[in-house]
Amino acid sequence: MTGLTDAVLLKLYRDMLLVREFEQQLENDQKRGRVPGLLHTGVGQEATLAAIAHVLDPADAFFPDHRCHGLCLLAGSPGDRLMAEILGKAAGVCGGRGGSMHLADRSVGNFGGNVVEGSMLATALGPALAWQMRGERHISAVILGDGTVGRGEFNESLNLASVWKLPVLYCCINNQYAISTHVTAAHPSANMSDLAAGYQLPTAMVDGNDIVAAAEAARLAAAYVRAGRGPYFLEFHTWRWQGIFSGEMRSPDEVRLWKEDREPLRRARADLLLRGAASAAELDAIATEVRETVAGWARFAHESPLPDPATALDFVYADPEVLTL
Ligand SMILES: Cc1ncc(C[n+]2csc(CCOP(=O)(O)OP(=O)(O)O)c2C)c(N)n1
Ligand SMILES: [Mg+2]
Repeated sequence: MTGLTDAVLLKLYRDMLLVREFEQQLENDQKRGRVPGLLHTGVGQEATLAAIAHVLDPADAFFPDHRCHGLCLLAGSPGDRLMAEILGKAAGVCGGRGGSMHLADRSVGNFGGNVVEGSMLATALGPALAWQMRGERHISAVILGDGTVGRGEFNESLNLASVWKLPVLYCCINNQYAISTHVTAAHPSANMSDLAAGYQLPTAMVDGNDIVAAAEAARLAAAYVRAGRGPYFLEFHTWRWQGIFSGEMRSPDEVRLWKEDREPLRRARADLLLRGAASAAELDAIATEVRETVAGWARFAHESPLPDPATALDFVYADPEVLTL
């Protein structure tokens, strides 16, 4: 059973399509040398990202990881300026200074990603503590991969959040690989919730490729944290299409399983048709509209200028008057 209405499920479906289209546009741009630096995409993880975005609002804080362009987009950053940012353009949400790995946009609650895996696990405690002290009911959500669970900050963060009952929502995207290391080679359990549970906070695991299940699990977790009951560890089981390098060992059977049987967009579409929430033609029309929307963003990003070299030192140093105070 789910409390999600057809209208909400259709919105989530469009959200997932937006993420897929946005990311695949960027992958194409990268192949053509248009993306400065690294590009990690969330292709294959769209249901998980849509479910997380669905329960956050701009008054919350979230800390994206390196595979979260889609979450930043669904949180409300304008798609054209987000894409411009990833291409390093002046019109980007961070003036082209952040790029893919350091996307931030405080206007939508995005406190910024960081290339140092795990560092946001510590930073996320900051807003959570502030809100607790002020008696405000917001969520500090931090996104982490299975590989990041191996970092020391994982333990420090969960320990303190649990002891102080901080409003932190841990969103663990367990896609089974850290670079090319399988989760079973890196951790004593394939379920990161088993490791989190030692810190005495509630945990849940959900199929992160099933949008209905993922959105419902996210709703329950967010409600718990928002009610001031303390932190919550929510683990999404999913699989990323993008390897980190071309020599990665994934068997043809594994690839087929995740790209076909468990493919999140195909499952969401089949579910919507089964419910009678929309016709095939209506779903096709949503896909066309999404493609055109993202193409418009790409045009904007491609045509935008790079930052003026004369501004290279802007935002690097604090105002000297502040320093002399
Ligand atoms: C502290 C630190 N160590 C190593 C890296 C290099 N690195 C980038 S992504 C990655 C793997 C992360 O795996 P996971 O958390 O599972 O995320 P995924 O890429 O699978 O989404 C590593 C080790 C880093 N960015 N930061
Ligand atoms: Mg991983």
